[in-house]
Formats: sequence, C-alpha cells, structure tokens
Amino acid sequence: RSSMASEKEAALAAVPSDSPTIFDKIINKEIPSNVVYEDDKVLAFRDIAPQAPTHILIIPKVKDGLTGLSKAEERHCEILGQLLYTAKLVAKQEGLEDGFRVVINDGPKGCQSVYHIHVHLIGGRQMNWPPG
Ligand code: IU
Repeated sequence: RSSMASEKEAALAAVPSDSPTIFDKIINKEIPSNVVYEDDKVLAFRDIAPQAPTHILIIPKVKDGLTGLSKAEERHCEILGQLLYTAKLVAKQEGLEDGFRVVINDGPKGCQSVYHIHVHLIGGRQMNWPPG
C-alpha cells in the first residue's frame, strides 16, 4: 500500500469491510504513531502522508460497526459529536486560529481507503474549493 501512487488508487483498491484495520494497531500501540490527543473514547494522530502542514486523523477507539459515515446509526451520534469536538480542540492546540478543514471520506467514490471512520483535520495552508 505504501508503494501505491496515490491515495485515490489506495481508495479504489480498498475493500469495504468491518474487519480490523491498521488503525486498531495504532490504537493498541502495536505500530507507532504520532499521537496529538487521546482520551478514553478518541485518538488523534498525525497522518503518515500529510497533505498540509497540519494533517491529523481523529478516530474512535472502538469502531462499533462505524467503518464509515454511511454506516452510522443513531447509537453513534455521541461518538460522532466527540470526533468533531476533538477536531476543534486539536485545531486550537495546533494553532489553526485562521481556519482549517475537516473531511470525512466515505466509500470508493469518496476516496476512503481505511474502513474505520476517521475525521481528517487539515490546516496550516490556504485550502481550495472545490476539493478534487
Ligand atoms: P481515507 O479518508 O480513508 O483516504 O484516509 C486514510 C488516511 O490514513 C490517509 O490520509 C493515509 O495517509 C492515512 N494513513 C495513516 O496515517 N497511516 C497508515 O498507516 C495508513 C494510512 I495504511
């Protein structure tokens, strides 16, 4: 996967499923990551392939079927709120007072490559619109 040319290729190659992902190994500290925030429910760590000076992924420690936003059920409302609120906390911690972006990619067309829901927090440069 690291040899793939682009995130889009990784996303198109990924098979959507509820199986454990590499993010479980990051949560369990089986593989190292650069953690910037952690509490009992949520982990935030720097993306291995940053698309901006700040690029952080915010994930639930327990997936509970939430492979992506499209699989959300009413029981997930609290954790969904916690993910977004953590994005706000980490944005402040990162000094992004002039603005930032949060993104949730969903499914192949949304360019999702890891099937454990994650919020991208991206900042530290001027963003463009529309995204690609
Ligand atoms: P996506 O929304 O599913 O495309 O985002 C997955 C992100 O996970 C992507 O930005 C990768 O660079 C990132 N990532 C990572 O930080 N560490 C890893 O070991 C793997 C992917 I695999």
